[in-house]
Amino acid sequence: MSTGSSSSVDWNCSGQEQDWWDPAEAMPRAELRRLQLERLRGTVEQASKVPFYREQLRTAGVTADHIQSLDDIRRLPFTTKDDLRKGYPLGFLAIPRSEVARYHGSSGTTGQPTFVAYSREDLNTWANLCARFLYAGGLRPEHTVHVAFGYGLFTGGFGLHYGIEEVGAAVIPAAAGNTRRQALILRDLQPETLVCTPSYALSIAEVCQEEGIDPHSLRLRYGHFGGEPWTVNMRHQIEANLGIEAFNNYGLSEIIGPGVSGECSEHEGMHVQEDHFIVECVDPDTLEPIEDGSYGELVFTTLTKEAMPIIRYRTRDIAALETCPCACGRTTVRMHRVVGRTDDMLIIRGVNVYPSQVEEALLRVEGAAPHYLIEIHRPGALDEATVKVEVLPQVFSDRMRDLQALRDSLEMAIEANTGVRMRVELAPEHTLERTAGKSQRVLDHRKLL
Ligand code: DLL
Repeated sequence: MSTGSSSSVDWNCSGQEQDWWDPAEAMPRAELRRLQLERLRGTVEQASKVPFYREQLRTAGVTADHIQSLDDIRRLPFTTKDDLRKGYPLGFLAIPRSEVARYHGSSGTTGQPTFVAYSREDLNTWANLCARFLYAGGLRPEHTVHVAFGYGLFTGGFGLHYGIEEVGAAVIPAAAGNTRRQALILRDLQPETLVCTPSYALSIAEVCQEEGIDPHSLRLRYGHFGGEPWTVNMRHQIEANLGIEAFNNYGLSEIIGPGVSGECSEHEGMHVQEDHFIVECVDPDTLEPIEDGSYGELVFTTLTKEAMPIIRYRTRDIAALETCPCACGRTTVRMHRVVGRTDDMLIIRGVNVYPSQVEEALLRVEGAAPHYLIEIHRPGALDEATVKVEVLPQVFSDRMRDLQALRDSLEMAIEANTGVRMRVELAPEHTLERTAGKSQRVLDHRKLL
């Protein structure tokens, strides 16, 4: 196991077998908070090398010396995606370019991409963070892991790759795409673990079946999925279709990439790696803190990043935080699964709806497959939403009455979960587009006009 953390640890705090990769994951809270405070001062100092932060801190009248308690984080300015865009391409770099060891980029699905940079030490930290959540989700040195994330500017492929190597397991860098080849690799190289987006895991399961490979006959036992929102029902589908235990992991390139948080085998939320990040949950309108267990926008501050320290980054991701102790013995705050993004939120006939609420409703009804697309039009004065959803082949018979009943159940389930009546269109299997990366669940024609 890594001894990467410099802090001493109360090994008896959980009274259980230690199953963490790094002792820092189970540090007593008081000690963790002391470490965070010390590191937060370091971040303020490092960030002062960036003109944007120098100016912001000067305006706020705050220096590292003013940070006397963790609550003083509220004296620091927020950073938004727009701020990062204004600094495009490398205005947020806090080290000389000669010391940059790697560049990545945000996926840019909602606008112009942004670049992020890592020092050699940042890369070591990142590998350690990914190793932690992989280990928490069953990865051991003797295992083989199939990585079906894109390798490139996207942080998914390389981030997970080096985390797997840090654990000492073998990596198959399959990368995203060519799904038939993914199925053959799973059959012939027999990895125990699959790593990709949750939607791609479902596509891989589907293609395995088409290729005559029963996913349950594979050696696969674990899946680590992230990069996009997914519901509990989607998890159950993936687990059933691939015969594995599925773990959620979360991250964003601006903060480091995957490795910001991940689930342990309790599946009671994702442990935020608090010795490297401070997480806050705020009301996206007032920016005031939100109490534990209630949903708000997550805000992250990096504590150890050298190349691009980030202060109070507004992620736009909506989730809730949980501070009660986890049965696994880790002492870190957990975040619930992300229910959506503030910029993903649809307003349909005045009602706020997240795509994940539609997904949750669909997958509660027997017969619906986890492939769907929400389309919104405004033909006249009123919005009209249609949900196209694929139906399992055994249900898609020509018995019109059954199909009508299924459609009615789906429409009722969606209305009950969102408060909005949406028209459901049933589609035969494989008619909606599959992606190897992050899936697109919404086509808002109102925005396209
Ligand atoms: O998606 C980093 C990543 C790669 C995380 C692989 C996990 C696995 P970006 O491309 O910058 O980075 O996109 C970040 O993706 O703000 C969330 O909206 C969303 N996201 C990432 N993980 C999850 C998750 C990577 N587990 C954005 N659940 C974030 C829900 C997620 N949303």
